[in-house]
Amino acid sequence: MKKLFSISAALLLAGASLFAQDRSKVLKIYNWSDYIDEEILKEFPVWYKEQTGEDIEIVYQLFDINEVMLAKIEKGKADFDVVCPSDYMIERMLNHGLLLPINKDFGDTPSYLDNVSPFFRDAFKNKLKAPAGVDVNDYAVGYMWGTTGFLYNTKYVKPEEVSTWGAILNPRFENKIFMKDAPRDVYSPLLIYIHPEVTNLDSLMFSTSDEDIAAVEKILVDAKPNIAGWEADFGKEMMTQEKAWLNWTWSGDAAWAMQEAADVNVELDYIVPEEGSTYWFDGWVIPKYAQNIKAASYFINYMCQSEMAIRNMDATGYVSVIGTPEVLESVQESAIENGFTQTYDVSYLFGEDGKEVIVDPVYYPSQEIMDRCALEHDADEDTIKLLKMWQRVKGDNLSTPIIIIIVLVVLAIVFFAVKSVGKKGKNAKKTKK
Ligand code: SPD
Repeated sequence: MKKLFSISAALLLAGASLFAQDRSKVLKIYNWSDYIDEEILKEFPVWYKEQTGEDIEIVYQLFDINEVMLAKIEKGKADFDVVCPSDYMIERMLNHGLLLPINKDFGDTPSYLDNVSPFFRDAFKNKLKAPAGVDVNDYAVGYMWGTTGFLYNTKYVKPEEVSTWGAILNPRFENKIFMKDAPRDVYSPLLIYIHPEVTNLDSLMFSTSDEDIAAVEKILVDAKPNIAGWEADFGKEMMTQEKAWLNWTWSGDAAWAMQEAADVNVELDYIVPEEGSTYWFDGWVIPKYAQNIKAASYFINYMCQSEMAIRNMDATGYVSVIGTPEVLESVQESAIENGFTQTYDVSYLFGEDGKEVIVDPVYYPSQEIMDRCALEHDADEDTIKLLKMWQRVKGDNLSTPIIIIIVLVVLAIVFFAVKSVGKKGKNAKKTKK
């Protein structure tokens, strides 16, 4: 696996020099951080020129969580041409009229969209809520997917201690946990945790009752002495550097961290707690205010080639939704290279060819794990209740040393203010005399 890099300043800032340029020659992409092989981005203009005879320049910007991306588009009316929201956010954007259909006419260029595993095309069509008669596949094409679970350091944490989401309350983990700063990806697994009686996780994923929100809030508040920080992408480094023992995270970050850690003799492992969890996927969409639908659609098609899927997986640690034999062969090869020997049934993704294959189980959860995972859904107008709870939980997340420093600074300011008023008073008296 390659080291992750920050996208070059040239790509990020290209926009600055493009003011006067023809917008049809610019493709504005808004993606998660650490979520693409940078070379693939750089190669796109060459491929696009070969396919269409047209020039294109990429402006690439990063976001950390879905909610930030949404605000930029919904409130800021940002003119990104392609963005990469998660499942529930695709639902939200589609149902709020924030998406445009993907143009699937690629002229002489082959369409690679069908490389996406039927498992995901089916989930897009049948699991995501959409306006009547709308097939989500016309508005979104899958990119990466995974589960939510615990990444943990085996030197300090036993697997049985993290077999439950309740691990975040274990007093042994004081200040040792990094939490994913993604409200839905924390709320939903905790919903599953507080409802052991519920067997239909799919319907539970819609719950935003006041009682559920309050119960989740209480757990998070109680867990705060254990929470060392909230992160959207640096948790993996905290874990490889042993600055935390436990990270509530996405499987792709976990896979990346586990490989990096092995190089420095740190042993990390990943677990999906027994109560169950969420599986998720992110997909490419064209937002309402896009200005280059043609290049956006070609970019989405370009990303669906098996070669791009394999290279992106290698660079990021995340797992592509592409379910072609080439991808299966590549993931088997690298699992064997990395010493895996056990076979798994991943036919849910690769069809019959995936019935009994050697894969890394962090990358491809077994059917048994998938059976206890569910997809998240948009909370629509209740989103605000959820986000307020999240802010309340995180808002007072100041550690004791920081509180002490703030108190000392305030006391110092008051002390000097009083002193200076006293001096002025004395000087005034002197002048009168
Ligand atoms: N660093 C890129 C992470 C992208 C992961 N997306 C996961 C979303 C889960 N809702």
